[in-house]
Amino acid sequence: MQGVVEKVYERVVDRNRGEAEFHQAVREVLESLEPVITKHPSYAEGALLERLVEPERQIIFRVPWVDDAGEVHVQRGFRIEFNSALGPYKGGLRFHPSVNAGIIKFLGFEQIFKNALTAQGIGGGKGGSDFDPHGRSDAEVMRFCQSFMTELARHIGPSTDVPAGDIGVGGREIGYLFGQYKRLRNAYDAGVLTGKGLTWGGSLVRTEATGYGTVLFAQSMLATKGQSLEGKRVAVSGAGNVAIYAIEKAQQLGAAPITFSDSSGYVVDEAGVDLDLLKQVKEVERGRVKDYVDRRPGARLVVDGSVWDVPVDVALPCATQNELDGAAAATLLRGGCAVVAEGANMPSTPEAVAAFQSAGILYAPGKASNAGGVATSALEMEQNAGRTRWDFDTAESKLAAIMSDIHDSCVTAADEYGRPGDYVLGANVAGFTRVADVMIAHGIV
Ligand code: NDP
Ligand code: 2IT
Repeated sequence: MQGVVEKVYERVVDRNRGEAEFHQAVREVLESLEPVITKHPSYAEGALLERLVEPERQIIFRVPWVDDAGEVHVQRGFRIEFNSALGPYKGGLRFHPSVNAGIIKFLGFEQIFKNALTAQGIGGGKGGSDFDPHGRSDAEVMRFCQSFMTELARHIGPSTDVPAGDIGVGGREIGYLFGQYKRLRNAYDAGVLTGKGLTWGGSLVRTEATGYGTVLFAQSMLATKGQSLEGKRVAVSGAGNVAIYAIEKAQQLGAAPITFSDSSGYVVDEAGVDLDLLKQVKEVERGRVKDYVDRRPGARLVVDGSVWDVPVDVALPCATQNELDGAAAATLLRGGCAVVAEGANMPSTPEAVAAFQSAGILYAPGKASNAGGVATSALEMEQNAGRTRWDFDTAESKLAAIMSDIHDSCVTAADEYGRPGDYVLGANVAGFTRVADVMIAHGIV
């Protein structure tokens, strides 16, 4: 990096000390913007880049709650309202013990460009807590969610900030959060949260959307080479919402997903993942991946190693940030992997991204390939605002059209800057220009 973008980056590092993931996410975007600023220096005027990397508002709050044994715990809650140029802040809530300000800031920053790519009029934000839902009873999760929402409620609203799920936050948590919001406000503001249940304002396809969209994006990338997913061996990491529905769509398109994982290890099932069993174990029983292997002859659990050791044609990282490093990328490439589409946010380290790009394989950054989740959240908001409900096929075809548009926007932007096939540059530039043009129109705010 050099010149104006380097100065902006150095200031971010200086002002956000120790927030490594945030630095990483900002660096990747700023590197892509260098040719844009050279071609259009006006994008660096009015401290636009300095404003872009500074959240509009950062909320950090105490979340006390009482466990089933009567012990009091104190968690930290976050909501980073990063950028509202394009619409109300929009982005998920993550409940995981690793959550801190730097992680929420990186996620909020990524969300700005992802949401811009969807072209649905949504700003960028993210939130969460260092609460760990694993092993907690429903009653404990409910009390935590109620305490969390008691503070969050004063900051959100259908035209202000619209949270949804992320790691550790699914339909159960959104239900408890919505119940408390409704009680505090004495208003049924369905559009204040997305990922709601289907009987109280949720949208069909929202559950499936992120995983489905990731696989549709991989399919679009392959189509540029005259290929498809048919018959391809696929490695998926994670065993949560995104991973499960990436596996489902990959199977529907004729591919063979053979792995999944959680923090206890990874599973290889050469016969192809038994999706009904995986859903039973993970969605119904909230179990561990070992519970799958115990009931599935031929599947094996590996606890010391990396899911990326398995030779495949396509890799779909769907667990968490920095889960795929330079060494894993080299192993994947040696095994013949030619397509990587990120379902998770920033799962590949910068070294892994560099390895994929120098090998010239098809590589999609999460802010493009996993945008189907937030896109379908915006479709949920649209249905809530119209007090209507679309059927599955209608919602899915809208999702498919949005993913196809995002793919084409990335391709067009990469071509425009003389970097055909560079989806990192394409996603960052296409997302940035949409936000930047509106920030300029709105003046210095
Ligand atoms: P879930 O909580 O449903 O599942 C997360 C999965 O990843 C679990 O299997 C979990 O294992 C594993 N995992 C999480 N953290 C770690 C870790 N530190 N080490 C090893 N494994 C880990 O979350 P989602 O599926 O919703 O989210 C997965 C990724 O997708 C995240 O990066 C998220 O930001 C991103 N994403 C999610 C969207 C959504 O709509 N839900 C939209 C766009 C992106 P374990 O249970 O053992 O922790
Ligand atoms: O990272 C993401 O895009 C999400 N967790 C989904 C956000 C949303 O508002 O649906």
